[in-house]
Amino acid sequence: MTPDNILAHPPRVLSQAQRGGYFETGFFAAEGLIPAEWLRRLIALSDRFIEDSRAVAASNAAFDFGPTHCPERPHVRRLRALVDRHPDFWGFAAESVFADIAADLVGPDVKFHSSKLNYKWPGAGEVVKWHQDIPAWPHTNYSPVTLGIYLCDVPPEQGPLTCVAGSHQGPIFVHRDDGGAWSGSIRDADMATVDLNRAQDLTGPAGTVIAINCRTVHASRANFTDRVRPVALFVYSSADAFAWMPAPTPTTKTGAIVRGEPARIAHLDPTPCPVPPDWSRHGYGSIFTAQDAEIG
Ligand SMILES: O=C(O)CCC(=O)C(=O)O
Repeated sequence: MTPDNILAHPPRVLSQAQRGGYFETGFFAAEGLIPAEWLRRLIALSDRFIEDSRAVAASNAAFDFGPTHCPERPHVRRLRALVDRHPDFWGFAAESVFADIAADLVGPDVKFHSSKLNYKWPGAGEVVKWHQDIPAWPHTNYSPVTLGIYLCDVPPEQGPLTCVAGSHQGPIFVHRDDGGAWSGSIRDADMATVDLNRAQDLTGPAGTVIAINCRTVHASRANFTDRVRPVALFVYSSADAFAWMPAPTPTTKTGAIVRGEPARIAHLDPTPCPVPPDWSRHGYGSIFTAQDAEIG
């Protein structure tokens, strides 16, 4: 669906101004949309998985660990395929108001793609470099949105995501190094063409919902506090968007229709998109492993 088609449907949760702002800038952050009970549940689950990680020695299908992970000082960078980790994560993604927010941004027929819970631990080492999401999981159109919820207060010094306004209407960059290896980030020469004066931090209290269009250039800042920053991220698209390469981190729910009906006709946007590695052959890891070590 195109933004005009989407906006022609009445909103369920967001104001028309919030939806219009998303399509104009390529992102938004909004407080007060998620019931307190859901927020408490997600935070409790997140805390529980950190506790459980103490008994796990190495990264696996559920956990992506930093290099210093140990039972005394767990260092979970990412909980992978979140909706497969606990039924309540899928309940939140499919049955809560969160899926209605997705419908306001991708149209009434909503397809679920993927999910993860990213932690950013204190220290400058865990910045995520500038990137767009769509080159890792290209679709036939550019409706996919990454919808997130902060599970703690996120002031500017606690590793907020930061997005460049209007960049979703610009080029889709190649996320490979000069040798052609997947880097998960935009090359310096391409970033020199992006107006970073238009970058805005997505800050807010626990429960703040953030939405980032799949073409929006974004990054996340270092965490200068002594507290971890968890954000749960869920990707949705219009039902008429079809992934044309294997998903990097498929879940058992990938492709499920969470609102409305499956599409009978695919929407094909003519804007070209670079081709990622075939993740079904290479395995994906996470954006942290991709940005640390490049995959050919
Ligand atoms: O967790 C973060 O701070 C950034 C996450 C992000 O941009 C991504 O996973 O694509």
